[in-house]
Amino acid sequence: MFWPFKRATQKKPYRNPPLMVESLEERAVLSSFTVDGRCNIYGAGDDAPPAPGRGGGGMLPKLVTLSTLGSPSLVSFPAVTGRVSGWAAAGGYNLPDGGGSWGGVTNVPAWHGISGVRHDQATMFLVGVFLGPNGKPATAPPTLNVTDANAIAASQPLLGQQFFIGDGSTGGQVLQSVTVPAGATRLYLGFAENFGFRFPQRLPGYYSDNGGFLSVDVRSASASPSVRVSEGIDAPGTSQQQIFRISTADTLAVQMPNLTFVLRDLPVGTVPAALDVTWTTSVQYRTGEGTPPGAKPVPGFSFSVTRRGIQYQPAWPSVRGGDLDVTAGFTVAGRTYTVSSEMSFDTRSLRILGSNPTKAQVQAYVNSFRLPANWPDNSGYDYNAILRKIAYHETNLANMGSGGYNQYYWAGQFAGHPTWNTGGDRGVGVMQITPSGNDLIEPVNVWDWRANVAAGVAKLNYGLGVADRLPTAIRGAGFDAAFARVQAERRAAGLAPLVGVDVPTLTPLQRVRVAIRAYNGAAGTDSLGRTVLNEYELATTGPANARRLALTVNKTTRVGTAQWVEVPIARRSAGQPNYVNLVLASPDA
Ligand SMILES: [Ca+2]
Ligand SMILES: [Ca+2]
Repeated sequence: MFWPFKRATQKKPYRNPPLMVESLEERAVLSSFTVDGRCNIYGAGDDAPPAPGRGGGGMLPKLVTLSTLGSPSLVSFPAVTGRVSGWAAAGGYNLPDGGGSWGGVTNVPAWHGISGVRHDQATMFLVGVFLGPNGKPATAPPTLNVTDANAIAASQPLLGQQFFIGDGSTGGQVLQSVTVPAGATRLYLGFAENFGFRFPQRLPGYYSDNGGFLSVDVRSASASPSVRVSEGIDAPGTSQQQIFRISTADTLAVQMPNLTFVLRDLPVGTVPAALDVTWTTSVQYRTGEGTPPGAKPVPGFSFSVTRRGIQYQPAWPSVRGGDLDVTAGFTVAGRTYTVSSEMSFDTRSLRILGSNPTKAQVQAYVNSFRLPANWPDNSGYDYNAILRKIAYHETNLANMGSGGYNQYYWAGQFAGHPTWNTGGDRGVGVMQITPSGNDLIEPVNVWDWRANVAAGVAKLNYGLGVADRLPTAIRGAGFDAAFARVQAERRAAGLAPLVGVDVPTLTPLQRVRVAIRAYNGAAGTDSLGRTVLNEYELATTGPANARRLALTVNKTTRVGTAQWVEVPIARRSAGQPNYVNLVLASPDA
């Protein structure tokens, strides 16, 4: 597999030069076993060999405890010799790769958590099954068709899935290797049989009449210690997993993936339970090939913990995604090892990305925010509904997939990456939160949708304050100049000067609209020359460089009253000109 997320040129240097001086031969650990022709692979993990298809269950399969081989990530079978028969009384002995006796076709079904196996050209070939400490899987994995397995150099069975071993080499005599699935602690060796071998409706059995035995050498095929990462040590099928997900619990808690790091392929002489291992865990979001448009680097964390034993579950200090690098340092027999996930092809691009909360989860969280004290009564709008509308509008700005509120891309090549705004304001997530100034965005707003929503709520609440302050804030230098021109005009016309100007408070609906506009940034220049363009400005008359306040004058009191007018959409050149109306027209559910 090629993972474009990290380019070789982007890799940082290792903290310490890795020590990889041991040769493959020095590292290999080998054990020899005798596998009787009656060894029943369906007895893996059981106390007695089963025969649901009758004919006798024979013997339990041969158990290989993987820790005796250094808990390898890869095993090989360098020497498999001998002959076996599926019916000793009739002869029909064959070599470990299987033979043509009894029709020469194998199709034995799954039984109690152990898969079946199919081979269209052989019977009585040596098979293996891996199991973890909890024994057989609840559900048998798919049956493999191993007809071509003798020509394949490497296989990757699942826990509980029968795989072809034969004589351990391809027809061309290349030693074959088998990837040990995540969570496997035991390997079983035996044969698959039912009555006639080739009828998949017939359950396993007919082992008791078998003959012969095989001599089987099993060894670790790994060249050096390695770090493996799994989500739950006994979870089948995760050994190929490269991406782990941030998720949301039913309680709405945002949680990092539950990972376990495991040291494998340990040097000869290691006592795992007594090994002190210093684990360094790093998560950093780096941009480049493989990240979506608009992506920005996001600082993560790197922390070290020393633990006894070869397994370690990191306690994440916070919710962060990006490249996951794991380094384990330990000493065996005076030799220091530094093993990094980046040293091995199949673990060098580990990543933590996100999975979106459901629509209902986001709405439940949005609805949990209490009405701020300054939310205007009688605006015709519900506070939480406005928040949901903003979330809906912000989350659908870009084509990031659909289905709800998007903290992350839902699907496609960027699935799980944060939804960065490609429009240049560097916003991200459900509420498209932007950094302040030229700073990098707060990492928590990138990876934790709840933090992102909370930041959006704070932003709307800030906008409500903008609305509250606007009638006062508007009285600046531009206001004074525009009023002075009114007085000058009155003097020229022979009218008495005004004694003052009233600026009306905004209506409840106007305050809501000002707050929504503030969410979008309110960029621009208003009628009085202020470098902010709220949803409303004061009405003026006259040329652009000599504006006068448009006032309604009470002739008795000689007080002028200013007038709020909505800024025409055509006057806006920054942000979304029609933002307020688009938000208000958005669904709130
Ligand atoms: Ca038999
Ligand atoms: Ca072979």
